[in-house]
Amino acid sequence: FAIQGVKFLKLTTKIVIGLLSGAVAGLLLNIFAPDVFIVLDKYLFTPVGKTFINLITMLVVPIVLFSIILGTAGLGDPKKLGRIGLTTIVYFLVTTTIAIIIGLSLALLIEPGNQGSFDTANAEFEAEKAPPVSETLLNIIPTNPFAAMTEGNMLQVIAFAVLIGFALTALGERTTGIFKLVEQGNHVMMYLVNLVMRLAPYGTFALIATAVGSQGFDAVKAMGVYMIVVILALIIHGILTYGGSIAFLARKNPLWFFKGFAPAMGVAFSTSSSNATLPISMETAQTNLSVPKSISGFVQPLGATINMDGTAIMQGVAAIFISQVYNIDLSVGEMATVVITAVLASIGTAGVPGVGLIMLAMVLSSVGLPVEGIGLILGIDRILDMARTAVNITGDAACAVIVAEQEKRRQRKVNTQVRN
Ligand code: DAS
Repeated sequence: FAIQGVKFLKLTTKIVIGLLSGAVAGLLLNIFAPDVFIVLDKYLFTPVGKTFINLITMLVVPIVLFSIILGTAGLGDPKKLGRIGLTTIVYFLVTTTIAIIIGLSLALLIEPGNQGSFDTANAEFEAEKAPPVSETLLNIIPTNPFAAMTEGNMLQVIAFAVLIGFALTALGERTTGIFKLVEQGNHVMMYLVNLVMRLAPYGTFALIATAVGSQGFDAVKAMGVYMIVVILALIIHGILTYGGSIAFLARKNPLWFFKGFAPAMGVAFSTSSSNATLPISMETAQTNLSVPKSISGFVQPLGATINMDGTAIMQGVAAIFISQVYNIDLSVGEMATVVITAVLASIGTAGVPGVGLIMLAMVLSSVGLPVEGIGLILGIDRILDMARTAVNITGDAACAVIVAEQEKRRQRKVNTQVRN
């Protein structure tokens, strides 16, 4: 484990070095040599970044399919799956609700919308329509599972994989061949994840250099207070909610958790995509946080799709920010609507870059706030998307660790009872 630990430590250090040096390179080029930046971005940063994202995104559907089939079959009796599913869903809903309340409260306290002037006249935003939650929940069962896989419809892939897992458990001996095939398929996928992770430091360097280098710094200045409120809320949520639940529910040291999960957080930060980071977040949780494959393979893919606390925080802050800029007072009832809509909106959308803004349009229109106000925060959203995606996947990993510890404690209790 020590060697494994050292290897991961080196990788974490390399990823952090990639992030920091990418940010510095992007910043210096943006300020001192914008023309050089354009050339470097076109022929180096973007191709390297895109290749890295494509490589990890390529693994998502097969990894989710194999790991959930194995996870569900590995859990054995449906009662255990029911228990794990219930704990997972309750944890996701509670932490997302806490997240958005932290975002709303901080924005009400610091009032980012009342600091400085904002050009609302030219603010505009064309909201893509996100599917209503009822439709998403209704469509969870795929009519064609192969179409679901080609389209990358993660909720449908998850539903199909759970059913296959159940079938393998029910059929037992008669399907050991298929079980072995899926098990070996999962080994192949995890091997490829490890291979791709070696590129992570270079991929994160390129992605951050592009994001920071192409960021207009006047937009950052104008939206400075808004950004600080979102980032502050993300940090508070990470420390209080995740740190607290790891300490009190999993009875583990939160520092052990954040240090162990750091490689995945770095990749999520640079890719801004929970889905693309999924193979790495699962590998990191299984290797560094000793989460069993059966639990990691169930909780994290589900979380990457329906659990987005970081996004909920941005939505809470953005709703208050826009209400302040447009001088619209939100009643307590309307704020409660914001909370409920944001929690529900996160269920219906996948973890891909920029999906938070599509959900934000749903949240704003639910309380009659002007959707064009999103035009004000569009410019700096790429930077905030990185931070909130890192929080999104950390919540999923925290849940996986808590569920794993809960199952371990339960198993110990059963063993003791058997012995007595
Ligand atoms: N980028 C999204 C994700 O992958 C989050 C967001 O857009 O808010 O989780």
